[in-house]
Amino acid sequence: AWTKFAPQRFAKAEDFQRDAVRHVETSLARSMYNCDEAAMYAGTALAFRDRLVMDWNKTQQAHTFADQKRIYYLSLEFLMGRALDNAMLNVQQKDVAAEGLSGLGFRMEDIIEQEHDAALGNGGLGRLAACFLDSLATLNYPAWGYGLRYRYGIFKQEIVDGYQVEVPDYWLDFNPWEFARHDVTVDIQFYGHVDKWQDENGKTKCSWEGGEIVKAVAFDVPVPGYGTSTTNNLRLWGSKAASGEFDFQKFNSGEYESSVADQQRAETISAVLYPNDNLERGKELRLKQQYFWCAASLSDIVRRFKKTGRAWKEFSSQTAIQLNDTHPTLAIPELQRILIDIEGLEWDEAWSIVHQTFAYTNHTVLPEALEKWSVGLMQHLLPRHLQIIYEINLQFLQYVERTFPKDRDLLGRVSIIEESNPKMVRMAFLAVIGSHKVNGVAELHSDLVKTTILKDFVKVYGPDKFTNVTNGITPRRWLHQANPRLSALIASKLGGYDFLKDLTLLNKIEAHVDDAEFRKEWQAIKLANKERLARHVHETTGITLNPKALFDIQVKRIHEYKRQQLNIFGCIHRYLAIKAMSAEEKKKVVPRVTIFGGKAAPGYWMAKTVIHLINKVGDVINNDPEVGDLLKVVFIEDYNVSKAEFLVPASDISEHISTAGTEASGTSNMKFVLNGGLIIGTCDGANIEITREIGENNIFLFGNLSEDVEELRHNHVFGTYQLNESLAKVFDQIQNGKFGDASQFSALVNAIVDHGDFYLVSDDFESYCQTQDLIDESYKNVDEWTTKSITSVARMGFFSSDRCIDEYAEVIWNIEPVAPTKTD
Ligand code: 26Y
Repeated sequence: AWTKFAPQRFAKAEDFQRDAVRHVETSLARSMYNCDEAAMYAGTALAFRDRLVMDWNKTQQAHTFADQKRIYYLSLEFLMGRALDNAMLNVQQKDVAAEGLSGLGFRMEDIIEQEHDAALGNGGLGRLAACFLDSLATLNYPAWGYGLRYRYGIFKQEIVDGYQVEVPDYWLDFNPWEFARHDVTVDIQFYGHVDKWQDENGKTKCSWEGGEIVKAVAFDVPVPGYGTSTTNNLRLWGSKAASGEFDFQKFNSGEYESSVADQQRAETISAVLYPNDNLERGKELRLKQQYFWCAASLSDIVRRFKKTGRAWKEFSSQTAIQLNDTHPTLAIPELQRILIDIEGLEWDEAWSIVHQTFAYTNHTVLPEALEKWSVGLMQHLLPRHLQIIYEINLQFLQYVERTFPKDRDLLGRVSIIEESNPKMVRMAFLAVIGSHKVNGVAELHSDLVKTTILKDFVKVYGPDKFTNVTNGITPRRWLHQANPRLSALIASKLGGYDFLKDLTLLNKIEAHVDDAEFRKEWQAIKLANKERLARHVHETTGITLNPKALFDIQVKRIHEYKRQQLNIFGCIHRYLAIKAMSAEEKKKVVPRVTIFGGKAAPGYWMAKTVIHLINKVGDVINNDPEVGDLLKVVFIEDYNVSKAEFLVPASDISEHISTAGTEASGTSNMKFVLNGGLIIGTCDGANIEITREIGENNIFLFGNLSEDVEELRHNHVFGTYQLNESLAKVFDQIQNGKFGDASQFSALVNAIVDHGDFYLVSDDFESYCQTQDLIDESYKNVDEWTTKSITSVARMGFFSSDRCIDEYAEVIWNIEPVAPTKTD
């Protein structure tokens, strides 16, 4: 009977208004007479939250009742972005709310803009986790995400005099989307020592004693599925000092100040997201974060399992745990520790449970991104876990020795412990050994994993342990939410929005590719999206863009392997070409706007230099009257999820130009194509599969192939290599001070000229520039371009994260959906 109090869906705008206004007046204690946009955002969010919470509670009840296998997605990053727009769309009530807001004198866009992004991630890996949560809920899988509740997300980027400046992102002032569960806490131990003794049966037992305790507190975030009542849970752990014996002792002995200091020290564990992306630094606090979050999550998972009263041997048929990269690898020795030290299982039985439970996703083959922790640090912080890791390693190496008795070198190559000085624990190896499946994120990447970093493990385990699950993106956020007009146009041709749940239905728009009205509307939508971006650029930088120009966008983390330097050198090359043209020649030029966005890790000096160069080149080109509208170069400050939502729909061409073999998958490539933009790219990551799906006439590929990279690099160091001539001219300009103090950029130039050009910028430069010329030619032919755009969108169905999640469910997790409860 209590369900009659459940918030109903808003049948009409007034129903929404009533709830939103009530929240402004009661939850915020504000009068509607002084209700600003921030207050109205809060009222709107709380009105929708009420609805979500009821679905959420019912979902959790239904999942408990179903008692089926659950999937737990462990990720140190969840790049969720804003929640309100997504919640309104997923419960299919945004139109009602828009009408209600308008009746109250507000515009929906302004209200949505009030929300601070939840920026608990660096880039691709974190956003992938967010897309996966959306798909898991939409497909009704019983799934939980586990992460850390950082008080500061990824820093806010400001550009000052062309340089990146980092500003802390304090985002928790008002966050209606989380529920603090002060009753759900776990004590987490650090440091201390291991005691060993014999129990009454003469069996050797170990226990971890002493050290210090930090408390983990659960904060829960509802994750609504699209067009279903299923609302899953994302549980984020915050750290707090453990109250009780530890600080009470100090308190009583008058050490008030030092007990406050302890408090603050405990809270630093979940204070800040490490801003490195694909660059490992080995900081103790980061290892503490990892263990804190793994131990809290596992304790929670084990507690839930034990409530079912099942036997331990059923654990892995009730529980799947996916490791998002190696960051949660400590969960493996932690589960083994719980099972043998606390639950009293034998090693072998425990290990078979552990190994059947975990699966590991690899996101990189770059050596500088592979996590390693020094044995000394591990010994100090987690003495019992180090022992367990040594035991796992011993048993594994004994197996390898028995199986390959003649291959002595193999043992050293596959050992979890790297015999360097200092000795290091190789987390990827531990993750492989402790998991039943290992997957890469695109076909080329999964092949490279098997032939490079994990080659020896393929020999040990055979190929079946290794698989591929090509990444995907949620069409709800990246089409319906980001580009509502395009979504509506597609729906008008397909007779509804079913494609948002089955993206392969998009192939039906190919039948309309010659429909003149459809094509006109398609073009008009792209233009409107470009106009919106142009307005943003004008408001934030003062630069005026011609929305009819070809918009060329590269937005992603700044990294040498992603080669923003290739793009900016290409801009300089284009600029020099324009400067050398006659007035007649200029008339034939396709006007272009090149837009960059992305953050550099604060300690990644080369990446910061790239940002500086982009800004300086922009200053010169944008203010050169001889160039005018023919070329503009813009850097968008503080690229994040909500900026991606208006950048992605506004591109004609986007750039995915990593050195072949370095970008595991890329996911923004999928977002851009799904929004009718074409792409220029290398044969890398998911670009290859995008080409296979949409056809090679619809993509601009260039550059050397991954199989040739090794030899090309060799040529730079030993061979007969010559710097590309056009690139040499670009460097002349930089070195002549055309873009300001040349010494600022010398490292960037020298990396290519003197230091082996590791990312093969020079080798790909000519092919890149020629392909850019092809793009101009193609863009001149509006009909041809529109056909490519429509055809590509029609063929993008494969890249839905729904397909991706179904593959994980079938091949890795062996889980089934739970029927959603009926709503209203
Ligand atoms: C170890 C630590 C410094 C670290 C932190 C973050 C290492 C890596 C990362 C993040 C990696 C990441 O975002 N990788 C990207 O994952 C995407 C989703 O699979 C891929 O599309 C993309 O190619 C890959 O670079």
